[in-house]
Amino acid sequence: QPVTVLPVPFHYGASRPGAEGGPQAVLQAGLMEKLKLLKRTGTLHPPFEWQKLSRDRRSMERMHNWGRVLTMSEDVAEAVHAIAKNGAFPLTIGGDHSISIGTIAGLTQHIQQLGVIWIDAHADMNTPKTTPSGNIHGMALAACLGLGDGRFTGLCGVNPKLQSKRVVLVGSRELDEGEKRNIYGSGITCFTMHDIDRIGMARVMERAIAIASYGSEGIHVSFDIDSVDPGEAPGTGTPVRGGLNYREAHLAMEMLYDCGRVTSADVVEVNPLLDPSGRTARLAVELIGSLLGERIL
Ligand code: DIR
Ligand code: MN
Ligand code: MN
Ligand code: MN
Repeated sequence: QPVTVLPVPFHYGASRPGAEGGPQAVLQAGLMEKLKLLKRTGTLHPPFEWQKLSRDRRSMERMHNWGRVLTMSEDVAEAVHAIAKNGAFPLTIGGDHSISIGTIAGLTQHIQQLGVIWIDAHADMNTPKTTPSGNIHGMALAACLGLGDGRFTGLCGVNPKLQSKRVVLVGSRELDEGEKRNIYGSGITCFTMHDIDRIGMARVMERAIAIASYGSEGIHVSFDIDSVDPGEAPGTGTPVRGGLNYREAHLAMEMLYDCGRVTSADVVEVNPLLDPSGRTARLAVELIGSLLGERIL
């Protein structure tokens, strides 16, 4: 299946700039060459024209830059829907994690029952009521489940876009108090770092894949690079210690490829301003390789 790479240079869902440089850093680290190596037809989607983003909308303390995030989400949704409709695998490169509101809105235009595996140090399950930061990247998964502001939950007319029984968090280790209530209330499955420590990444991923597969037409992988330990992935806006080690991250991606059900992916929150060495972007390319079938032997 051909892969279409969609770069989304956007940071207004996060607290600080830098993630808008993520797509260029990942491309510079050799993403298209990696696809070629794997004999995957890779197409680069033309970059977005963001003049529209300067559109002035009323600011809100509990949802910073909501107008910009909404405009971006609409554009990303349209592009991702078109890619999926063409039969290609949409690979969206962020950008902060708010871009996943757009990808999932676009995918669910095309795929009725979508399973989602959200690999992240955070749960992104805040709403404007529970958010301590006001940053929309911390509300992205909640919005896809129909929780939060109607302008986001109602994007593209399908609400909720996801059913909690097919949504799994992996790698969680920093959850806000209200967010914990939202996780329990929603009924999604959450495998924290504690679970990974106890039963191992292999068993966690087996279960995650089984849950996301249940009655679904495809699995979307939303991979926040801050799921990986900051020792391996320092270039990200909200690093949290105690993350996935290098092999755990690769194993997750390899198992996702092997299950044969992954139909799209986001790789987000690479912030090259915080990592002049470029190793975080190189890690992102390697992990995408594993997700698309690269093997040691
Ligand atoms: C925090 C941080 N829970 C928030 N979230 C992040 O702002 O809602 N998600 N960084 O990736
Ligand atoms: Mn995230
Ligand atoms: Mn369609
Ligand atoms: Mn995160």
